[in-house]
Amino acid sequence: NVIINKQDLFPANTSFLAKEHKLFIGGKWVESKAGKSIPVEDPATQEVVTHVPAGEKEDIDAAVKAARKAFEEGAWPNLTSLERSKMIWRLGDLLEKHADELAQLEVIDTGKPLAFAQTVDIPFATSMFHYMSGWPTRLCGEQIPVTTPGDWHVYSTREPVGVAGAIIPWNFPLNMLSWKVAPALAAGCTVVLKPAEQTPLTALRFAELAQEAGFPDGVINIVTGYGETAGAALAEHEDVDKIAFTGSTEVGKMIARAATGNLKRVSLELGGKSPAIVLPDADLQMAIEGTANAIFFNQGQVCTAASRLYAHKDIYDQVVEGVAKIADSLTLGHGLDPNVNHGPLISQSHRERVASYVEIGREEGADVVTGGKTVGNQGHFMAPTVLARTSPDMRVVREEIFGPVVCVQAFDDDDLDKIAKIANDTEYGLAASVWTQNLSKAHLLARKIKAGTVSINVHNFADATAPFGGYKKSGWGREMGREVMDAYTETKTIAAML
Ligand code: TXE
Repeated sequence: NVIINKQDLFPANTSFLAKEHKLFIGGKWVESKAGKSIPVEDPATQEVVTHVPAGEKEDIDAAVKAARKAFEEGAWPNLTSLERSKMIWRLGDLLEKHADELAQLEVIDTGKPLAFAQTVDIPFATSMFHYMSGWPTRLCGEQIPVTTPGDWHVYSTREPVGVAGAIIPWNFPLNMLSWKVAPALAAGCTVVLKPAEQTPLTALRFAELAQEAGFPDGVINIVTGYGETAGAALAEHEDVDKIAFTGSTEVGKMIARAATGNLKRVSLELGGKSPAIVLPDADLQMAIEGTANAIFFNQGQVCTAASRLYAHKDIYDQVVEGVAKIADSLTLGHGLDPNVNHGPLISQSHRERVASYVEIGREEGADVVTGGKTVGNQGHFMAPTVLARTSPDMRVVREEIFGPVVCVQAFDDDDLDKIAKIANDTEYGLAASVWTQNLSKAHLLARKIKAGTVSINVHNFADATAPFGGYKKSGWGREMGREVMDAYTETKTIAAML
């Protein structure tokens, strides 16, 4: 197990980690009112790399106040749409400029392999700011041809919803930040963001870059802290107009309840138990590699992870064998080691949870083809695991495990309705994938699956331009694409009798 060598870090990151971290409120770096802190752990070594403030209700209050001031009377609303657009683009450029440093920070914070942070996390975050920077100059209402008799001039306008709160998880920290902050800014909102307590680093570095990009004071505020304190205070705050949350379904329900106080707008991106369906005519090599990647990428800590794998009975054995072989070939270790392609899980408690699910699976009668055990004494490593001969009622098939554990099941139907029924046999509906060379079948099946994203011959598709979100218990609303603008704007109708 490689202990990170501090000399190998970028000097900017060494000094960033050595800093006394503060909250970013109203354009200033301030200490948390209660003076408490959170240790930040490298999940691969369990070494505490730095501390960040544990912001609480009072700090959230101060941040919301700053965001409100910036929204109502600060420089932000007085900028032209083009000026806002350019500033958001500039922030995207700064993320791009510092991509390598940010990727390294993300590895230390989350444990993910560096190549993934470099090719997925940071470029995706950058693309969010660049893509969203186009919206300030394009958001417009319409002129409405009313049915009411008389001479009318009726039109709609789009206005920013106000102060937007964002609560994000630890699996893709900067990326999740970008999914919330970029559209909020594009719509003209001001933001208070609370990163996950496990992974606050890139959010704080991001705040420095936002300062460098020239954002007026109070437009972007970052309060690090725990969920039950800072997160809850943000969700229930009477002066927050919208809350965007990504995380567990359980906490998502709490957010929705907390939001009822002032009926703030809510968008929720929650859990999943996404199916990958391999039809008998699939390109098997491609399907095996693709579905293995779909569960093991980011150690399975992906809301869209293909944790239910269905293979037609004619190819089931080959799929199980192929995916297990890939699981065995993965190299576990510290994400900064270039040979590593499978990092640790985020925390000890999370690894315990994932490991306990494997035990539940065993007890339920699943066949542990490979993996199924924790690895090493240091770091939260868990072997990539394949559970075969699973069945629809098992808890491992129904509940989100959020780790590198795939449940493989065989099906023997060729009827697309019956296959869709298998795919839809879940409380969730975030994503799905269909693997076949018959594109017409693939599109027909895609229509029948109740999930926010259905991918064909690929899994885990997400892009700044394409709406993303869930059916059923996977959440409310859509992020990204044109649709996300609805989440951060109010539409006003203005009617004049002429
Ligand atoms: O999530 P939480 P956890 C799922 C996954 C995982 C499980 C638990 O199944 O195993 O959730 O992970 C903040 N009020 N996902 O415990 O608690 C918290 O501080 C307001 C799926 O880490 O939902 C963090 O910022 N906020 C998922 C954020 O919520 C609260 C990603 C997410 O943490 C709060 C992560 C409260 N009462 C986990 N309690 C996905 N959909 O991608 C916590 N938080």
